[in-house]
Amino acid sequence: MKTSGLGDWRRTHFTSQVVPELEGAEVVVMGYVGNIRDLGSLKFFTLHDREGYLQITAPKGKVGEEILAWIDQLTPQSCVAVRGRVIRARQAPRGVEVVPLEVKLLNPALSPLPLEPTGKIKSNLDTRLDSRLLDLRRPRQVAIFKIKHEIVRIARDFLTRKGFLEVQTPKIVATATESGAALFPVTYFEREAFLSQSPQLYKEVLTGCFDRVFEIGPIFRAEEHDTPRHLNETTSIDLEAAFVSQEEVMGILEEMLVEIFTGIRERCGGELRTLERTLEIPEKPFPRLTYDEVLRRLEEHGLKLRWGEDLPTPAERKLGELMRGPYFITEWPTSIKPFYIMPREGREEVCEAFDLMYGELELASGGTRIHREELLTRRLREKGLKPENFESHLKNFRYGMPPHAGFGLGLDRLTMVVTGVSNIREVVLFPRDRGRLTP
Ligand code: AMO
Repeated sequence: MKTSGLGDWRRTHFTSQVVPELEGAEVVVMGYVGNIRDLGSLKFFTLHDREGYLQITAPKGKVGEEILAWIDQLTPQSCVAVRGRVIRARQAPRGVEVVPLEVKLLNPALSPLPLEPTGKIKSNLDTRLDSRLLDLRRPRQVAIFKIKHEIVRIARDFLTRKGFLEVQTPKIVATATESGAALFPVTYFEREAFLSQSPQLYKEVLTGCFDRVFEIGPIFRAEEHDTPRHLNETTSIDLEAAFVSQEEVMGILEEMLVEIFTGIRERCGGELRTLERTLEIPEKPFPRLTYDEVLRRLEEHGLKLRWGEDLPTPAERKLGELMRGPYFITEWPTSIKPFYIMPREGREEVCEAFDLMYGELELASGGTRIHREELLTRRLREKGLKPENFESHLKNFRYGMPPHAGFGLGLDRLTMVVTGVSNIREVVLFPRDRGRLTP
């Protein structure tokens, strides 16, 4: 079938903007072909775009033969443009349809497709991710990414209002920050470098000049996990503030989450309905459990952990049964938190770190940081790291670094919670996991 270019055609409306009130108007819509049906006296197809869908109806005798023949040859998901007249039609899905005056095939789609495009036949996640473009044309997926867009927008507005400057720090770095085992090496000319696990060290240093900073960017973890909540590349919302300790940043985190949940409920009603998600807005202050309390509660439920152990998956699962919604875990053992976290004065085995959990899922972690060089150097050694490798970082602490605190919040995990999706791969456009490097 003949394809054409756009020529002088310009879209006048997204499908969702074509409403019964426009009856009689001429519109130009562009998008992808959905269901095609032939009722003998009538041929019609649905046209989808990012905002929704519209029925294009071609009654025999009312539209030209060439248009009827054109519809006969259409394949699902082909890219088309339709110039037509709006008709109020009670029997049409949205009470409105467009009768074509002129049509263009902009680009035909292959038939059969690797994915049943309407989603009526369920495809497994791997098949969907392999043909992600087709998958992302579906209303459910569009809803997830519109919500994610709003989460980022609300977070950015909120942090800007709170006086944070948005920054961009290097993603090719020389050292680990979170744990030596989980680094991706890259060849950096004649040296070895790594993909950044976290903007941790840079955001800390920037508090010494910009006072309050945040970054929304990728973090890379070479962990071999294959779970519904881990990826090897994920996005985090990181922030860091000078002259505060963990209590203040926990307050900011709580306020930001409430603002995100409230904002999504207000702005994304349609998307939440598409996802059949009722969003409960958490109340401040979120419950706070100390690490010791967590261990006690777990033991009461038959799960005994050794003090100083990180929470294994079964423990997180059990906690998720006991605690719905968001809650903090505080007063962690120093030994399981990174070197930059401030040990408690007078009780060094415990530190000023917190995790924000949502049920069984860890959403964020943060804490008060060490701002004195001697202590930082000692903690590096205690962690088995070489202070020499951190010289370019450590020297900043000789120039009057302020006391500071911050956190890193997993954007993809937060999107899972807001959308109610249980696999992180669904909320990332092109996920990277152990087995997936394309598309
Ligand atoms: P942490 O390593 O806990 O802390 O990471 C912060 C948050 O990022 C998310 N996250 C992940 N999400 C998906 N897949 C992964 N592999 C993954 N790894 C981390 C989680 C986690 O809570 N520098 C500290 C933060 C700080 O102290 O400011 C850090 O990176 O939601």
